[in-house]
Amino acid sequence: MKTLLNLRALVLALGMAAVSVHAQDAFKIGLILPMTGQQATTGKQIEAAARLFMAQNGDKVAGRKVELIIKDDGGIPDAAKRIAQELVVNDKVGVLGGFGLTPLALATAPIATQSKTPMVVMAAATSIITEASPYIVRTSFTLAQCSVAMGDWAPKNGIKRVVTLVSDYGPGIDAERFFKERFLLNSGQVIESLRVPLRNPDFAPFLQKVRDLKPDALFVFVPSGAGAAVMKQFLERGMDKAGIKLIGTGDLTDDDQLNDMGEGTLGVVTSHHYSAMHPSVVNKKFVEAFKKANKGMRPNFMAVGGYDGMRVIYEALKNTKGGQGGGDALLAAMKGQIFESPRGQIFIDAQTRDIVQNIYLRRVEKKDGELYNVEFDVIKEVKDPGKTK
Ligand code: VNL
Repeated sequence: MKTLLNLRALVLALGMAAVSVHAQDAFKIGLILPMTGQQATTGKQIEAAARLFMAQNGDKVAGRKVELIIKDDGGIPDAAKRIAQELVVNDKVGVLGGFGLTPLALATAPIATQSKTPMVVMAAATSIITEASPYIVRTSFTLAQCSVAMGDWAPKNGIKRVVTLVSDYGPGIDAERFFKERFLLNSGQVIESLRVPLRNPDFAPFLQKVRDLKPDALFVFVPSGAGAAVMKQFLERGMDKAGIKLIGTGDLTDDDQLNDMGEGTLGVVTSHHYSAMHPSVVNKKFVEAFKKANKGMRPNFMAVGGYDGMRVIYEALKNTKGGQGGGDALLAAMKGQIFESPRGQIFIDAQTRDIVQNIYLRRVEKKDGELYNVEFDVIKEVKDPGKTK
């Protein structure tokens, strides 16, 4: 009886040892994404892109197995923070990634700092995010990058009086500020700045006001997923016919929704870092593979942020022989990376840990029976103009 018990204990102990060795073996990447709620499309795009990257590049780097863990934050900052803590403490992830909205990234930043875990921001785009933790690296973009480009383009193209309309939180406030500053510098005039709530916005009363003000153009920032609603109400009110142009950052004419927005979008000019129509071999291959793996879904700028984020993590794993030296070594290996993304050449500025990239001016056109953001101009290697340090 006694030996039997001992034997069982031994088997149990061996089993547990095997489990813990196994658990140590895999390098875990924890992606925290809004998979439900208002920003679910962002989660869906980033998850699809991360899985595509792994399907193309394998699940082993420098001999170490890589495991992807995806968790739903529902778009709630407290949830993102709690999940990050669990991922770090219980799952022992080596890198955190994702972050579909600015408040989610800001809520999680202290966890990255305390645990010395690199945190790759693949979506959120307020300038201050990279300053919230020295462990944050960004592969998305900033609203400041895009809005300055529009503040230069608009006045050169007959747009002198503008009303701005933005979602009332971090990225919207950045978009409003950086567009306005540059537009004023170019002798433009912002006659009114309107802010709409992030949650369940009703654009109708705001658009009515814009109609009454009759500006040359309405400049819009709303987060990915909300553009179609703005577009629909803008067109329903006949604002285009009343001579009001629609301009904004590319979040408005999001590739994810553009085809469903209809031909009323033709001619809308936006500034952004990625279009599914970007004419490069790397992008054509990316779009094709993404569609093939996802029942024809077109990748948007969120997908590219996720895809490049995975590449930054994989490269860092390669350069640290599978993550040796822990979070600090990985972080160091992320800084200064430079490579060709589906959006064009990108660079992770070692000093700011933010992305330096081209910003394109694009116009909605019909190509092969589908609506696309067709690039017609480029501002090269744009650093985030919104850094305070
Ligand atoms: C943010 C910025 C989110 C741009 C977005 O879509 C976006 C953000 C969800 O920083 O919260 O298109």
